[in-house]
Amino acid sequence: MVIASASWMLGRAAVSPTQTPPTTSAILVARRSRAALVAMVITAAGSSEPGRAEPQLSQPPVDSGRMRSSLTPLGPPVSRDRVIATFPKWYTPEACLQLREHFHRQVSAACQRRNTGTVGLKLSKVVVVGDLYVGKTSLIHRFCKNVFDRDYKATIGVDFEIERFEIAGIPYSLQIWDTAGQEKFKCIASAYYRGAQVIITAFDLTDVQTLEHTRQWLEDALRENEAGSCFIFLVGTKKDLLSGAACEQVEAEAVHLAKEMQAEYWSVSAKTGENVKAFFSRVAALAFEQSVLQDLERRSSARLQVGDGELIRMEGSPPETQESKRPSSLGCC
Ligand SMILES: Nc1nc2c(ncn2[C@@H]2O[C@H](COP(=O)(O)OP(=O)(O)OP(=O)(O)O)[C@@H](O)[C@H]2O)c(=O)[nH]1
Ligand SMILES: [Mg+2]
Repeated sequence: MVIASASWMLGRAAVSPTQTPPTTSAILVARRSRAALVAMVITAAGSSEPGRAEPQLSQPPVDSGRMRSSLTPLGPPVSRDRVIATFPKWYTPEACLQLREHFHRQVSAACQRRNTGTVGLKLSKVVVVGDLYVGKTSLIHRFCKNVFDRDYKATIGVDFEIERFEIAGIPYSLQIWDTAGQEKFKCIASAYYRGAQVIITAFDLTDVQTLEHTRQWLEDALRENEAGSCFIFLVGTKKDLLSGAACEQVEAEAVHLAKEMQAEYWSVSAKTGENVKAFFSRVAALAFEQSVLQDLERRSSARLQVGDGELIRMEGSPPETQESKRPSSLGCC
């Protein structure tokens, strides 16, 4: 268990912007060793059997907004500010991915019964893209390490952080990929877009050009992923530098674009921390809910497939009866 909790906090050593630029192969080697560590952590976490199916409750759980569980927590504990018990709210209802303020009914029930399959072992991939200098690294560092650096250190290629949560009593982790905004690193960074469950397109609220460029960043990231498979967020950074009418005007433009992109809009400040935790909690909750629903669907369709087989014969039934009970789609032979 100690291995699990310590290793979740993998740092940025592999591609620190302060080092000389690594070659692509160096990045791949570093990534592989990190992947091995992540695999170790998953194995270690697996020993506590997160996501195991618990006996079903006799009464269906009430779908209340707040999720509480009297069962023992699964996996190693997470810090208190990573515990999500109520569904986090949107920033603005004008551009949000869902208006519900509580967990999906089926998700609530599955969490209460600890019937969330492999979701507790999953690392959901979040990719942050956007122009250079918009504050992608600062946003991630504020959330993951609670620090802010005034000095600009360009990200070289990619970097990632793993953040553990406990959502509705179930452990859940986000793997947050920080990509370089500089053109010369784009081909390295874009190799990491694939398999994203969440795409965050960031722009600087004080630089309207960076907002315009988010369309292109999103298009590039979506090209590497299946259509309709990703949650998209549009995030305006450096909110501390803008206020009043100027802020409202940029936000209105951004909300308009977010609707076009089918994205959820947020304004944040890595410097002051404003909205940073709320934003990532929202990302985690939406990704978690989707993961649980997908897992439930996958398991129920697997059960259906098993049920479609012809291996079970009812003892004592005449062959004609068995024949007539076959689904017609199976044909005559
Ligand atoms: N005032 C203010 N400055 C910020 C904020 N976020 C980032 N910055 C500053 O903006 C500059 C760029 O921030 P980074 O986070 O390095 O930008 P980036 O998008 O990661 O840049 P690349 O890695 O080159 O793509 C740094 O000097 C930060 O200190 C913020 O919320 N408020
Ligand atoms: Mg950066």
